[in-house]
Amino acid sequence: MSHSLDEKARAVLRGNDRGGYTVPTDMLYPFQWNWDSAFAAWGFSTFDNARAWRELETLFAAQWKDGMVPHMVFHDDAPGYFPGPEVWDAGGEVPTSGISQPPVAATLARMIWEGDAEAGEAPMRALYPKLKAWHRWWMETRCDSGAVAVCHPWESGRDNCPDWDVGLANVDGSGAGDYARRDATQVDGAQRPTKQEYDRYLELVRFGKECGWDQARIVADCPFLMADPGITFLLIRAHDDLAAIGRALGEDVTKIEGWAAQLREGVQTLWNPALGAYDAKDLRSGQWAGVIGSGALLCWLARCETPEMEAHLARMWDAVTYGLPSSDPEAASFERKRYWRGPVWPQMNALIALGFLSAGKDWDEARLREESAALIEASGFREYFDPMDAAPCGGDNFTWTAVVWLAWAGR
Ligand code: 2M8
Repeated sequence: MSHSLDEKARAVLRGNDRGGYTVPTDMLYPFQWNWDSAFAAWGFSTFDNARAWRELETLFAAQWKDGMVPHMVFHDDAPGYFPGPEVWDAGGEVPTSGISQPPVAATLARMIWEGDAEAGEAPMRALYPKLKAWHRWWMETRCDSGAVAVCHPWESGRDNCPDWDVGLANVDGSGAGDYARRDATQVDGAQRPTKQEYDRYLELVRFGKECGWDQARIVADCPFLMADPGITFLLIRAHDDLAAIGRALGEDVTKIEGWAAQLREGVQTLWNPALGAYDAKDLRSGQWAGVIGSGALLCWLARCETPEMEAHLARMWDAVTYGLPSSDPEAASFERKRYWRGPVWPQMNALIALGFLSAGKDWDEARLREESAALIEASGFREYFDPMDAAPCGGDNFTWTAVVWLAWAGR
């Protein structure tokens, strides 16, 4: 079983390889996405290190002058995808979107380099200043409140999770007009965000475009600005990993260590005492989201765990058959098949499990690995899964699910 799944997983990666970059899945997502691509690199590193480094090079070739690494890179025309490059209108030699996505590249690059110490030194050395510029961009443009803020739910990577409901309520999507979504025709609409959410996503794109994608203006005036525990924990961990990379390369990493320390303090602004947990916060209204999402479950990755989070983890895990759900299964907003409002996501499991390992929670890591493998064995390389019965959801032949099998769950 494992051997044939290994072969199939490699075939998924090869099938989604467009020559230098990898699409998340054919048709539904026809471009290069930021964190999907970093995962693709990790997956390639299990059988082709040169191709792994190439993936990261292609992604960072689209880096903006200010250091931002965009969330989508539009290499080829794919007229059916909406919203495509003409809607974003964010410029670039190769057109890109105008927001970023979870900064997992340093963490995954470090693991890739560990498995490719000698030949990997040159590509790692070339990537290091680009990673540092991106980390600086996060610190300088998104961290005024202490934690990391996102100015679009798409920037968080956890698009329609209940974390963003309070912030999206401030966004008027009534001017979105008519548009054709391709996602809801390729995948069961009940497993995707609603039209009301899409109208608001599009309004936020329109707003960014009107600002000429000037990030300072967007942060100052955009109707949606929320602090995200998920990206905050990922960036803390990414700083730690980048500092480790820098030290190994003989670089001065004082600045990066300072960013990590600053953010470890800043993330305390996301402790919601009423919820007894890390929570997302609407920076426009000061309101808490009031719900535990999988972003908060990344606290172990940054070594910011608390006894209360341990208790929530146990409770949320025991409420489902397959861990870990993307949102609290005991919250009213939970929907077991609707995208980021409940389903279990393989790449999130891999990140959460890395946190468990760092915290010495080996038993939890093993449990999450086994449950992730069971999902893939039952339902294949799907985008996400129903945490109650492992039913396959979203796109098929999905890059990060194949990666998770090759690099972690199927090991
Ligand atoms: C999903 O997001 C895109 C927009 O960025 C979409 O729905 O069209 C999210 O799951 C995101 O985290 C992911 O990177 C992307 C591609 O897999 O799909």
